Amino acid sequence: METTSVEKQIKEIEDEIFNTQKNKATEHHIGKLKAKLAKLRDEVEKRKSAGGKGKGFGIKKSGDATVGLIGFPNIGKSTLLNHITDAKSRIGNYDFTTIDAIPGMMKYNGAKIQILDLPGLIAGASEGKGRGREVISAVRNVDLIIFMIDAQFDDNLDIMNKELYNAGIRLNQEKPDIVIKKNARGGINVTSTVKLTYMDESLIKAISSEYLINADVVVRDNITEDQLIDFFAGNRTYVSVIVVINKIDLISEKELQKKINNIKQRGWKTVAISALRGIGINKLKEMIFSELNFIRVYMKPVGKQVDFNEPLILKKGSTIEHACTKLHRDFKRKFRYASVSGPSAKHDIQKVGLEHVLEDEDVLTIIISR
Ligand SMILES: Nc1nc2c(ncn2[C@@H]2O[C@H](COP(=O)(O)OP(=O)(O)O)[C@@H](O)[C@H]2O)c(=O)[nH]1
Ligand SMILES: [Mg+2]
Repeated sequence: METTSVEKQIKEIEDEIFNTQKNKATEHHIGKLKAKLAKLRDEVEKRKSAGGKGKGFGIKKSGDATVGLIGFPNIGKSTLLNHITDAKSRIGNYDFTTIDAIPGMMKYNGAKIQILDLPGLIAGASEGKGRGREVISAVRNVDLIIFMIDAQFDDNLDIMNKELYNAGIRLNQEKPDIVIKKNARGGINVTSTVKLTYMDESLIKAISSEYLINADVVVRDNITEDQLIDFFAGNRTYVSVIVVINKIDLISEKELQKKINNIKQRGWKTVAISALRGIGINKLKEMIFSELNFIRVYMKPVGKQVDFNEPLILKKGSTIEHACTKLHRDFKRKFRYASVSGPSAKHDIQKVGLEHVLEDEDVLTIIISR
């Protein structure tokens, strides 16, 4: 009963937005309607994922990062996975609804990168078609997405983007920089630190009033209405995507260039490959590595040589504390100090504490108490 009423409300608001002409006089009203709509859609989303089907594939994360490989069936995902990782995924035609996600480990530049072959992202996935819900919850937990498309056909990026968007996943978008300070009284005050071109402060105030009563709202990005609503909704996942064009052995150079340009126009990164023939694979690996924002830290145990062969792989912005946590569970507790040489150090063998921020290709020694 309640189900139909929420869906009915959604439909009514959608109709109202559709039938209201957008101009200066109606934009506040429409902005508020959009916020209401987002709340109702989130309610439906929450109910669906509580149904038990949204648990993901139950694959344990391992390695330095996890990448989700998604795309329609028969595009070459398994072929690529078998090529770049240690996985053995079945290739060819089968019913995609019966197959599970398959993990494989790719080694590159000393990093171990887990790649999940996630089958079954089809149109309607966010509504639960195929194993769409599971794919979507797996996507929420990855560090990077690879969208694979078939060079021979239309790119389908809008369909995939829409399915993920409906599930609250935002591709290649930064989380908007907005600061809220709640107050006891005084209503809503909006200020901005940048020039706003998509919406003015009064519209931001109108939408904010759907979520806040008394607060200072400081906007530090040139945001759109949708981004503001996303911010308040709170449960959005922001993740980067690389578009991989596969089967380039089957099209001409000219056709390929057109495809590449289309994707670049969206501001998305892309790389062209043939998983079957092994073309473009190294470029793809390089792009994955660089999109994951890794840094390599070479460890120098006390009184021993620097280990340049197996660097410690960390995320950009990591501190000595992060390094300790990754190295050994006792290191943080027993930590005395560290010495760093290289890009992050003021001078060679600089003595630093847990809060020191490391950089790519630092050399690190950790001194612990015995
Ligand atoms: N010509 C060509 N065929 C490919 C390429 N990559 C994969 N295929 C073929 O496409 C079919 C589907 O591949 P598969 O990896 O099972 O696709 P998946 O369903 O996305 O996992 C298989 O027959 C592959 O041999 C490629 O780069 N070029
Ligand atoms: Mg497959």
